[in-house]
Formats: sequence, structure tokens, C-alpha cells
Amino acid sequence: MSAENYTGDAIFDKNTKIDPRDGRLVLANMIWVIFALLIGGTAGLLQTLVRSGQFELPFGIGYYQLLTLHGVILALVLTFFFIMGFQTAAVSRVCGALNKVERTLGWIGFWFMTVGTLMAAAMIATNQASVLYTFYAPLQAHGLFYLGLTIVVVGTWLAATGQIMRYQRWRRENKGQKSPLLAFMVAVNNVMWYVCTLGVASSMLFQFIPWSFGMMETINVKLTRTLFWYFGHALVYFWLLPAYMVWYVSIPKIIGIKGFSDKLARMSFVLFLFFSIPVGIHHQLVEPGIDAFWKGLQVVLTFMVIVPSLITAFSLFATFETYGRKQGATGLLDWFKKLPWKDARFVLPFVGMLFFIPGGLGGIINASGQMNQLVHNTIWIVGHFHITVGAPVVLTYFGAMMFLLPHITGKRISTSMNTMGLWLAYTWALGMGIMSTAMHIVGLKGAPRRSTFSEYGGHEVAQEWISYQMMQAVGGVFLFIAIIIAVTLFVQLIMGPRSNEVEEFPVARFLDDDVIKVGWVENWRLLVIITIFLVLIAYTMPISQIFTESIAGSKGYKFW
Ligand code: HAS
Repeated sequence: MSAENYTGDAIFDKNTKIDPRDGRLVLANMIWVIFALLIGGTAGLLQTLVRSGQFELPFGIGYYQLLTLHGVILALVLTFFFIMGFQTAAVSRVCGALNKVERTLGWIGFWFMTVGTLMAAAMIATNQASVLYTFYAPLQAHGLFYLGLTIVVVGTWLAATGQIMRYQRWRRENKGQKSPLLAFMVAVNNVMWYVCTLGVASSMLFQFIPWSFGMMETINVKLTRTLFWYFGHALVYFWLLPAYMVWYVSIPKIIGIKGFSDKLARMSFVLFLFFSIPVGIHHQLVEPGIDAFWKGLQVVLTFMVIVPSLITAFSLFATFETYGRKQGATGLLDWFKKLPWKDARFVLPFVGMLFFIPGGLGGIINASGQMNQLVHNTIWIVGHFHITVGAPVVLTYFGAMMFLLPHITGKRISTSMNTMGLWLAYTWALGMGIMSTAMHIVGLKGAPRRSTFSEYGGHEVAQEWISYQMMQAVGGVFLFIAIIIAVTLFVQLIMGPRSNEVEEFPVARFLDDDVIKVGWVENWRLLVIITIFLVLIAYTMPISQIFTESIAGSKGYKFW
């Protein structure tokens, strides 16, 4: 078995290391993650302080400018660099080292993402792009902001292509065999990404960029928003699926047992590919100009995309219960106490899973047509996304960095680093718990999102919101403390003393490993056809209506 093409037991060997050349690419991406966390987290703290009504931003920084920085740097920059770094590590770990072309694509992608991020950041810093991370038209940013974000997305395409090429090469070299689960999952996430980013890319190329550079006078607001959400909801699964990779593939190995079912895990990812994209209109349920029928259809499809998360929850419960029983648990729920509560690699993602229970429930509430009327555009939604992307996803990314960073730098997780990891989990949970609970409650009381105002000129309804806004600030302070812990920890994991032992990149076996492969699950032509078919059903009419109804375009506005 060559190092370039290993299969079978090498995948599960705790001493199998990813190639150092791939490791350098992974590390470059992870350094961006740490930097983005620091900047975006600081912006988040300032924001909660401003919203408490007790603090004013220094140096003439605008609230919406800060909110744009916070959203772009955390929701787009941190996540994209983590995903590209983690997925590169994942395919290299289970398929073997990338070849020169694959790795070069990873590096070109990284530099595209770096240049694009710096362009967008420069426009935000100079207050020429205070349009928030959703950049809704007719708010108009400087053209370099849109161009920068487009270059970032092109960068992800290039890096993702390198990863897919590695996966395909493994399949060619191991004809007829079941591919490594982790590599299959990376391929699904990337294919979903290609399909969904077509929406935002076309919107950038044919609308935002020419419009912002003055080549077009007006923009079609409805079209840009619809194309944004065509991309935007799949974006949340693009963030989530790497966390699911860790939950399915690494967590069982960390706790020392086999995963529940390889087949079920693949099924769940295939369902994500099918149903992540044709659901974006659930973000536009209260918007005029889209027929109720199409909104209803996309709500039904949204309920389909909940199924793979329920499958995941079932598989995880089965994994944890199996572990607890092996440790001697006999009661209905006492397996919970037996879980390895002292291992930060487990605790960080696990706390994230706990957050995802109310996070997922909130999503189901948002998706339910009538309930959406109550919560849309309130700060409830901000609470929702902080306990989905802000806790389950980010805490799992942190858990993965705990093993990934020392794995590629040749260091060990010392006892003190592990303790810091545990503190990180608890402080993050406390801060996010306080902040998002306050957001959910005050959102139900009607407090709007995307608003700099706290008191609304002393109006009595707004008075009721103030104490919750204070709670948000208290949560924000704990989160900032957690960010300081995280940054210190990650720097230590990179710079700490070298070790001769390899820190494991954990990859689990599954109870059903011996079951023969299900052919259609890796029939990519079929998977892509079904994906596109569902997209066409959900979007052909709503988009063609936008064209046929000849809605008037809008000129650009800059309100800052
Ligand atoms: Fe969402 C808005 C619906 C999931 C992120 N969502 C947002 C926005 C963001 C976001 C960023 O239908 C705001 C966008 C903006 O700026 O306007 N969301 C859903 C639904 C789901 C969902 C149905 N969202 C996510 C995830 C996100 C995310 C994941 C980020 C990663 N969302 C909506 C809707 C809106 C929305 C509407 C628009 C609202 C509006 O009007 O503006 C589903 O995917 C959720 C399914 C999840 C579950 C949970 C499964 C639980 C698991 C954990 C198990 C735990 C274990 C631990 C095993 C069903 C897997 C053991 C536990 C023991 C107790 C022992």
C-alpha cells in the first residue's frame, strides 16, 4: 500500500498523519479562522454594548458598518476558511495526500479568498459598504465590495475542486469499493456549494457589479433577493455539514466506539444535497411578489430538509447510548452521565449538539408559514442563527481545531490546553445561552433586528425591550471572554512544544462497515440530476414571474 493511495485499515490508524504539504495549506486557512474570530468577535461585543443603549461607538464608527463587519467576517470569512481547511485535511487524511494539481488548486483558492476578503474588508473599513452580510438591494455598496465577495466565492470553487479531484482519484484507483465516508461527505458538500453559488454568482455578475460600477442604472430588487436566498439557505448547510462530518466520523472515534451507521450517514448527506437548495423562499415568506403556492411548496420542501437532521440526531443518540451502555449504564438515561466529560475534543461539539436541539426547533417554527409572520425581521431570527451557526457549528469547528492544529503542527494537547478547551465550551455556552435566550424572548415581544435603536424615542413598547438588550450585552461579554480563551488556546496549539507522538485526526469505523455499498449513492450523475430537477420545480415559476411581471428597477441608495 503506497502512502499516496492508502485504503482499508490505514484510514483508522491513529498514527496516520496527513501529508505535511497538505498540512501547510490547512494551517494557512486555520490562521485566517483565528484572525477572523478575533476581529468578528470584537465587533460582536461592541454591537451588544451599543444595543444596550449604554454605550456609543468611538471614532465615528457606524452601527451598520460594524454589523456588516461582524456578519461578513464571521458568517462568510471564518466559515469559508475553516471549511476549505478542514475539508482539505479530511480528504488528505482518508484518501491520501493531494497531488500537485489538487494542492495547487487549494493554494490558488486560498489566495483568491485572501485577496477577495481584503477587498471587501477595505470597503467596509472605509464605510463604503454598510450593507450587512445579506447585501440586500437597493442598498448600494462600492463595486469593490461585491467584486471582493465574488472573488472569495471563486476561491472556494477552486479549493473545492482540488478536494473533489482527490476523491475522484481515490475512486478511480479503488474501483468498485465503498469510498471513505468522510471524503464522500466532502464531495456532497462541495457539489451542493457549486449548485447553490450559481445563484449568487449570476446576481453579482449581471446585477450588483455592473450596477454598483454605474454600468446599469437600476437593479431588480426582487430578483436579487430571490437569487440571494436560493444561495443563502444552502449556505447554512454548507456551514453545518463539516460539523456533521465531525459528529458522524470523529466523535465516535474520540469516545472509542464505532459509529452507528455508515449507510444512514450517507443517506442523510444525500438528502441534504437534494433539499438544501429548493427552500430559499422560506426566507421571503412575508415578501410580496411571490405566489402563495410557491411559498407553500418551498415550506413543504423545507420540512424535507429537516429529515436528515433528525436522522443525524437519531444516529448520535444511538452512538452515545451504545457508549454509555459499554461503560455500565443500565437505566433509561444514565448513559448520559458516563460520557467523557473531561475530554475537550468531545465536550466542545457535544455542547454544540445540545444547542442544536432548540436551534432546530426554532428553525421549524420559522419555517411554519403563519409563525413566520410573528418572528420575521425580529431579533428572534438573530437568536435563531446564534444557536445554529453560532453554537453547534462554531463549537464543533473549535472541537475540530483542538485535534487538527496539533495534528498538522506535530504538537500535543497538554492537560492545560484540554482544560482551556473545556472552559471555552462552558464560557461560550453561558454567553450564547444568555444572549440568545434574551434575543428569542424580546423578538417575540416585537423587537426588530438590523436596528441601531434601543429606546425608540422612549416609546413605552420599546421600554420593555431594554432589560433584554442589557442581557444580550452580558452574554456578549461572556462570549468575548470565550474568544480570548479560544485565540490563546489555538495559538498554543500551533506554537506549543513539539512532540514525537502524533495527535490523532480521529476517523471512526461503523457498525455496518461490512455491508456492501449502495451503488446509487455514489452515482453522481443521478444525484446531480435529482438536485437540479428539484431546483427547477421550486424556482422556475417564481423566477420567470419576476421577469414577466416587468417589475420596475431601483436606483441605488446609501443611507450611511
Ligand atoms: Fe435557519 C433563518 C429555518 C437550520 C441559520 N437560519 C436563518 C438565518 C440563519 C440561519 C443565518 O424557515 C437568518 C438569515 C438572515 O440573515 O435573514 N433553519 C430553518 C430550518 C432549519 C434551520 C427549518 N438555520 C439552520 C441552521 C443554520 C441556520 C443549521 C446555520 C448553521 N431559518 C429557517 C427559516 C429562516 C431561518 C425559515 C427565515 C426566518 C425569517 O423569516 O427571516 C432546520 O435545518 C433545522 C433542523 C434541525 C433539527 C435539530 C436536530 C438536532 C441535532 C442535535 C442532536 C443532539 C444530540 C445531543 C444527539 C431538527 C442533530 C444529545 C443530547 C442529549 C440531551 C443527551
